[in-house]
Amino acid sequence: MNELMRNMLFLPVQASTMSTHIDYLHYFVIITTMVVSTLIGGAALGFYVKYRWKGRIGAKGEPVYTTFLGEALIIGVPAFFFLLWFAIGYRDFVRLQSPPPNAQDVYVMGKQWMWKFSYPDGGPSGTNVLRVPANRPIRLLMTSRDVIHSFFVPAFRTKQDVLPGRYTQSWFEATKPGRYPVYCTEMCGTGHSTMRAEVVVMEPQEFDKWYAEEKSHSRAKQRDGRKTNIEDRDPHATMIEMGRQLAESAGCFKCHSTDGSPHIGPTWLDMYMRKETLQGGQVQVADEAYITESMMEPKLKQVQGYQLVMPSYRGRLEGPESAAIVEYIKSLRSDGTEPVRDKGPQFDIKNGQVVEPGTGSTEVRTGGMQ
Ligand code: HEC
Ligand SMILES: [Cu+2]
Repeated sequence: MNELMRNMLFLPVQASTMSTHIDYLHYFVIITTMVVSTLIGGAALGFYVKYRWKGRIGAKGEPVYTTFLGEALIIGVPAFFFLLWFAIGYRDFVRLQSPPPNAQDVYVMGKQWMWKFSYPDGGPSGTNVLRVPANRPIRLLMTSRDVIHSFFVPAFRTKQDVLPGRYTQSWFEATKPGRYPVYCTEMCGTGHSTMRAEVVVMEPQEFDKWYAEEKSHSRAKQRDGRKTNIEDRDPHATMIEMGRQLAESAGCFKCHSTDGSPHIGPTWLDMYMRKETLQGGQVQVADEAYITESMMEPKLKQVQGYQLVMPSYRGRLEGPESAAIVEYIKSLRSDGTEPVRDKGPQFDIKNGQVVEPGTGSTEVRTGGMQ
């Protein structure tokens, strides 16, 4: 049934845990609307024949009255289906928006007209080919270097806009090893239609082998376009170490300390996932997006008790560079533990329930850097 419907609707293969959920809703909507339009078409045809039949032309019809029950059914049944679609769609939307806490991160940067992928903790980086293991959740942290792009993997049924100066996220768990095309689905200039990439899903063991090998001689491979500062760094450095060096050369330490001591700006020690009180009293959790925004648009959200002196680093730090600084800031924990990142609203896949939204807690998990 699934295969038949999929082929009839010309849908690509289902290669992620999300794709069947999305398709089932799609089938459900299509089948119900098709059945209803067939009934309406049939009724129209029936009336046409009935009232155009010989001798009936020009005859006057009786006024039509309906009962309360008839009225309630006509309104209630379609409303029931619309709300049911909404409920199913909402559940799937929450699922799509909630990366599982054990997801592995991959940074994605879109630029005219290519996709770059890099793995944190000193993993490899490359263009237009994203390698991931099957049956493990992957979270993509995505940003753009120029205009708005959109990262679409039809086989995974995931699509997410990629914006300059800010991070958006998306996640998937691929189920079948293979190669799947990636398209940019936001018109982004003359090369838009050629802005293609590929996700290569590998068997987990094969992926681990490849990853370890790449990591052992990992180097910045981004040799296209304008040279970014990151390419001048030690190619064997981890993302955290690169972040530290970049923060140093960008002059962040003139105003920020990393040991908890007060300075012109807030200290970076334990900053990740800290609840900051902003000017005006709102509380803001310092997640990846907020830290990046603070670098690009420091004036948007000002931390209470500090002067507005921080310059904007928009155009001075490229996507992978701000990402490296974020990874560095994340690593600065006073108790040497690894922070559990903000989980956002969590979807419990087994019980099909939405668990309480993450409070951006500073709950920590023991153990070294991953
Ligand atoms: C001239 C001093 C100065 C420099 C240089 C500077 N900052 Fe800041 N920064 C501040 C001040 C002051 C604040 C607090 C006021 C605000 O939110 O704008 C701040 C806030 C921040 C915040 C939000 C902090 C929080 O606790 O919410 C982040 C993140 C940040 N800076 C990162 C950086 C990075 C990364 C660099 C280097 C690329 C940098 N800053 C360079 C002065 C500076
Ligand atoms: Cu694009």
